[in-house]
Amino acid sequence: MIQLYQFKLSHYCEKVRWALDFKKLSYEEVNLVPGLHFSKITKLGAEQTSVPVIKNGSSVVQGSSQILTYLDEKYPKNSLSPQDPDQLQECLDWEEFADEEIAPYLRVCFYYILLMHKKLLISYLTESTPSYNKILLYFLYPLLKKKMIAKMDLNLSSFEQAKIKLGDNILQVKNYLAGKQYLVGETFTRADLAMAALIAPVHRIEKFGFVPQGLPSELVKISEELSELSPWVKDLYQQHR
Ligand SMILES: N[C@@H](CCC(=O)N[C@@H](CS)C(=O)NCC(=O)O)C(=O)O
Repeated sequence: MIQLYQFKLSHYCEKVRWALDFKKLSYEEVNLVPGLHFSKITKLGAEQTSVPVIKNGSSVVQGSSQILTYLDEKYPKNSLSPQDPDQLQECLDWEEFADEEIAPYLRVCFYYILLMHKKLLISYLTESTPSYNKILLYFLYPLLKKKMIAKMDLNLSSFEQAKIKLGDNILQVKNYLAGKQYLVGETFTRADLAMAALIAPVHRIEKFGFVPQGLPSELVKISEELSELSPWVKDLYQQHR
């Protein structure tokens, strides 16, 4: 059976969960804790330390886009990738836009605020893992916080910039869609899936698999400010998730 190594709260991991579910493939979730995950991932032979990673027999695939491509090649039923090469390229471009121009800014906004709420953040990061991880993370928190700040370049100025960039980029997608149901062609593709999954944390959607409880009011406010694509994302989740 396919094993999905993931952080439950990660939207890149949700991209893969959704693809696996959409393709009706059975899989086992291996839930890891950020900061405590390195050895598990390197032992798999993956090149980097990031999740998602899937293991399928002797194949190990890392990176949400690479995993979607792998799944569509290996299991062509319920494909998320169009056959037409131009449409496929369009999908990959949108997916890259979501991966590079939406997700990282959203991550900066969320973690900049969440790092001010230690108990809450620890509960989010250890979601769906054994409870001793909470204690472990509590003691490792100063180190973890330092690493997260360095890795995501978290500071007031990057936070303010990320909010603006995120708002602009979400609006760009909304304007492109201009009432259309799908980003590429007339059917649901990996472009829509990637965009909706990566924006989904803003909308706290049940089917995402992790709905943060007790979100700080600053983040509720940011989520409300970024609701331009909310109906589209919710509609895709309702119809295709
Ligand atoms: N472009 C990558 C991004 C993955 C990514 O940034 N994953 C984060 C969690 S959301 C991660 O694993 N961070 C910890 C690390 O890199 O060791 C993908 O699409 O899979």
